[in-house]
Amino acid sequence: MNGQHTSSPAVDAGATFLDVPAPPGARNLLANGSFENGTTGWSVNVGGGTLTADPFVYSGTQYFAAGTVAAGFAEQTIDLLAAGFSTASLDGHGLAAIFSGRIRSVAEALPDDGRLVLTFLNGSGAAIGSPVTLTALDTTDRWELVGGRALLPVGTRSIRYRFEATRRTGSTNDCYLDGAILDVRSTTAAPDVGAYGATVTGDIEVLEGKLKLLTNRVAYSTIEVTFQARGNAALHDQPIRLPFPWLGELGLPKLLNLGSQ
Ligand SMILES: [Ca+2]
Ligand SMILES: [Ca+2]
Repeated sequence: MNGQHTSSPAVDAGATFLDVPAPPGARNLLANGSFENGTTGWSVNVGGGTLTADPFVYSGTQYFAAGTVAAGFAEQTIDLLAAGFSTASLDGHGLAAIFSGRIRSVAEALPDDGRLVLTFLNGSGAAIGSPVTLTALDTTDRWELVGGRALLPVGTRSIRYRFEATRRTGSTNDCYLDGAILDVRSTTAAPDVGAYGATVTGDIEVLEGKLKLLTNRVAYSTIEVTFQARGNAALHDQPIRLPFPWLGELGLPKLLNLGSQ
């Protein structure tokens, strides 16, 4: 709604690339997307590898780090025919690539810069059209979920998923990638998991929302008090014992009238 897919809890309005929780039926065509096996399955820049420094790690115990190069990368090319898709379905306008990654930079004067680049390749391995590039915000206090969905152009036979990191400060390239995901699904895939991805800021926003709701409820609360008439108590059924015998001589009617005299 109004472009805020990721903040909407509505049915079918969820972001298809949301990774936590992953949409029902989601798969990852990438091998070793969390870099738990080092850079196995990936092509990386010279010197590219994994780091384990905690609390920086996003999932598991390792994430990709480009090393000391000015321009680092990690990429995989997925053969969609080998992955089980038919040429008819690939050319049928009914499939979309859903891709994401968790990207984080070290706090520096100018944080090093990251992006995801998705390229559709034809049967000869040549790019079809322009790649889809998603630029990270270079957050330094959390792993940003960078991702999107792109229609498969006719003729697509494979997809290249690529992470790029550009060094802007210091000697090391400190923009990292973890939790890389690529899936190819029907364009009609519309998960219901829109809100509350597993981010600290998301959790805080939910709590703040609940707090505001409760505050508003208190502000608009009213107390309703109802008075009901009750019948006179039947005194004549109960023997009345007055504390002093002489009071009895005055008589109850006289005593009850004392206050008005
Ligand atoms: Ca990992
Ligand atoms: Ca740096």
